[in-house]
Amino acid sequence: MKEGKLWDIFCRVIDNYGDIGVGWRLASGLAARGERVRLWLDDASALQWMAPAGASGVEVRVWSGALALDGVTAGDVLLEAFGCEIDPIFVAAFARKAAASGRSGLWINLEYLSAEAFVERSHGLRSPVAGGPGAGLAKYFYYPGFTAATGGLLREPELAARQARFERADWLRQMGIDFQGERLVSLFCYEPPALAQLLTGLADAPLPTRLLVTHGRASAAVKACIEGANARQPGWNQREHLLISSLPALTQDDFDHLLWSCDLNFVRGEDSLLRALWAGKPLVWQIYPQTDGAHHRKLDAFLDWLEAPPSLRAVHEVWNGGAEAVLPALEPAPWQRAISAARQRLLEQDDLVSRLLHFVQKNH
Ligand code: TRH
Repeated sequence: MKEGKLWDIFCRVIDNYGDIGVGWRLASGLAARGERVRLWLDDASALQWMAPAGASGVEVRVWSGALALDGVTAGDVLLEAFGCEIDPIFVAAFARKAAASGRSGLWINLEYLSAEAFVERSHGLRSPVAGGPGAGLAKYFYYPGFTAATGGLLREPELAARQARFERADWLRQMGIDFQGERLVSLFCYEPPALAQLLTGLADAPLPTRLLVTHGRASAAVKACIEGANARQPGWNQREHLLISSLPALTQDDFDHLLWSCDLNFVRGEDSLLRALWAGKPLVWQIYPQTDGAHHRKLDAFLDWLEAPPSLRAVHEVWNGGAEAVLPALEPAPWQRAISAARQRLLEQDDLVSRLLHFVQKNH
């Protein structure tokens, strides 16, 4: 059997879990197709709960401060996730290897996900490196995206089979969740100003809802809102129509199980949005906020691509907006149609790892 290429993937954890989450999925996805991967991370701690079993074919290396090569020779493909600056010592090693082999060396910059129009224009562009230890090499820009003319989306080939085997009741029992047929809603968010409205709205709804709250920022935000509501309006959840289960940090597989179990998923950032699309249930996305406000254009582009019905757009506007706006009612039925259709469009396309392997074959 032909041996796969050796990849060096560099990733810096800026904040939250998206950088490492995407880096890990990419590394393990490549390894599952027979490639060999060194995943260089400045902080690998989240992998202890996200992917405790590791993956065969992926070697995790911690990269903090000045990198010591310790006899490591650069691999065949160098990939930097999200424009993280690769240690110059490694770039120099990669350049030496390329020079020795008489080839230009394949250096890829994996960009953040967006549905904006520029993605199709910019995907695959080659940019010569003018200075520094990589001078003379070229970097290719690889843009994930929602259409055939982009780099595609991360999706494992075995995902559909896993989903078909999944038993929601068993998983909820395993997680210690006392499910009595109520509506299930997952919550993975930052600190949306409309969170208090969501909680009181669910408490006032005619039927009970169990909110499955992910650990970390979402859980802290819910706690703060509940304390506020208790102080302002004691008895606001008297009928106990809002039931709350706080979750531990889940593995990436269990995070999928959470999304597959729920009737509605609140997700955030980048990777969990995709996982919610693959789950195929109605979703509400809190986009990662950027200081220059660029995230509003990115959110609109996604909602356009999704062909989101007006009620879903209205909820997104408030969920990603300021504190004053009133959160509209949740109407998952028309949202379900849009999500199912969008998911189907995506399933007809190749996934990101398949496209990336093709890209490497073409350009190496
Ligand atoms: O954590 P995030 O907000 O990450 C963000 C975005 O990626 C954003 O674009 C980036 O700029 C910023 O980080 C730095 O959301 P995201 O992208 O959904 O990543 C979460 C990852 O964590 C995803 O891989 C799922 C995983 N996860 C688990 O594995 N278990 C859990 O219990 C939870 C809550 C998440």
